[in-house]
This record gives sequence, structure tokens and C-alpha cells, in this order.
Amino acid sequence: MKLKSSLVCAAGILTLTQVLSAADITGTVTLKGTPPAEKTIDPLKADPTCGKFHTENPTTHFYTVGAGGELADAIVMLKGVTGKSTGAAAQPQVIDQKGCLYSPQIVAVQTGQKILVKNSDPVLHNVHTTPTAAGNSEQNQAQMPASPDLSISFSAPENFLKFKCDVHPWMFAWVTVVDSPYFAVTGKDGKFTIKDVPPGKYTVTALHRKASPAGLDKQIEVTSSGASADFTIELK
Ligand SMILES: [Cu+2]
Repeated sequence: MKLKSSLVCAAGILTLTQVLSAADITGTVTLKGTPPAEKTIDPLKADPTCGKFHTENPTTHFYTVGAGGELADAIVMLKGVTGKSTGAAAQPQVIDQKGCLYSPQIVAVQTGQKILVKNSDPVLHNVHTTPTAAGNSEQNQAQMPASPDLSISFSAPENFLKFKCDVHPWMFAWVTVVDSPYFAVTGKDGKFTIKDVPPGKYTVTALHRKASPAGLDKQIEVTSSGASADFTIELK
């Protein structure tokens, strides 16, 4: 018994050491250049049911940029790190359908992580996923008002996997599926934090659906005090 408990204790210390030595990657994504103006979604405003949910003419949100170029909705991830998903145990990611729009429209999840799709509208939506990576399956499910959340997950990594609604042709969300927990989506301040990365050398990439769909790469080294990585995405 004594040997057993000291083994358990040693395993505990080992786990603790690994957690302590993992550190965060932080940084800011900035957009250089003036993005094109957003487009008004006229069919939404004109729709007899959905139009009522909007007092102003709704627009696309392809670029959410602060006064200093701070770029929201960029996905920053470790490149080439696969097979590290903890998605099965991760908190579900919620995507709502509200005002006949997906919210949020840019999402990142792990492989195997549950995506709960809600319908907060008093109208029928239809959640139609259109993956392209082998291993991810297309789904097409109607969702009545006040019906239970749909639970969807993907097993293969894929960038900007499109969700659409066949009832409302302007409704889209783009879900990036990552095979590790090492990613983050920038907020309105352009900042991101990738948490608890084991020390080592990595390529970090910043993807933005419109401005850098293929990703802008940066080489970094994570030490026990973490690492920083700032990205400037230039509009061509
Ligand atoms: Cu819809």
C-alpha cells in the first residue's frame, strides 16, 4: 500500500510539473489597409418574418476592425500539431440562430468537441453543414422554434467549414476545426491567448477568412514564461 501511494504521489508531481511548465502564447492581430465596406443583407431586411427582428438594415461582418487596425475573428493556432485534441472533454461551443443570423459567425473548435446549435428565433431554421475534409460528414437538419439544441461535431481538422441555412440563403457561420486545444479567436481588441502550451518551437499561424484564409505564419519558441506573437495582415 505504501509503495502504491508513493507511486500515485510521484505521478501527481509529474503531472503538476507538466502543467506548471506549460505557458501561454499571447499577441495581437492587426490589419493593415482599408477593408471593403460591408454589404447590407437586403433579403433579410425584406423577409416578412426575419426582417421584423432588425430595426436597422443588417450587414455582413466580414471585417471587424478597431481604430488601430485591431482585427477580430482571426483564428490563431499552432500549425502541424495534430492528435492532441481534448475536444471530447471540452465544454461545448454554442452557436445561436438569432434574428435569422448565426451568432457567432466565426468559430473555432477542437476535433470531437460538441457544437450546440440553438434556435432562439420563432421561425424554422435548417442547419446545413458543408464540410470538405475527408472524415467530416455533411449534416442537414431542420430545427423548429423552441426545439432542443442540435449537437454537431467533426472528427477531422478543417478551416472555415461552412454552416448555412437552406431556408434563409444569407445565413452562414464558418467553423474552424483544430486537432489540438492550442488555438484562440481574436476579440475586438485584436488580442488572443493560446493557453497552456508545452515548451518548444512552433509555427503559429493567423487565419482570417477574408484577409488571410491560408494563414500568416510565424516561428516562435515557447519557454516556461510563454511567448508572444504579433501578426500584421496586409490587405492586398
Ligand atoms: Cu434560417
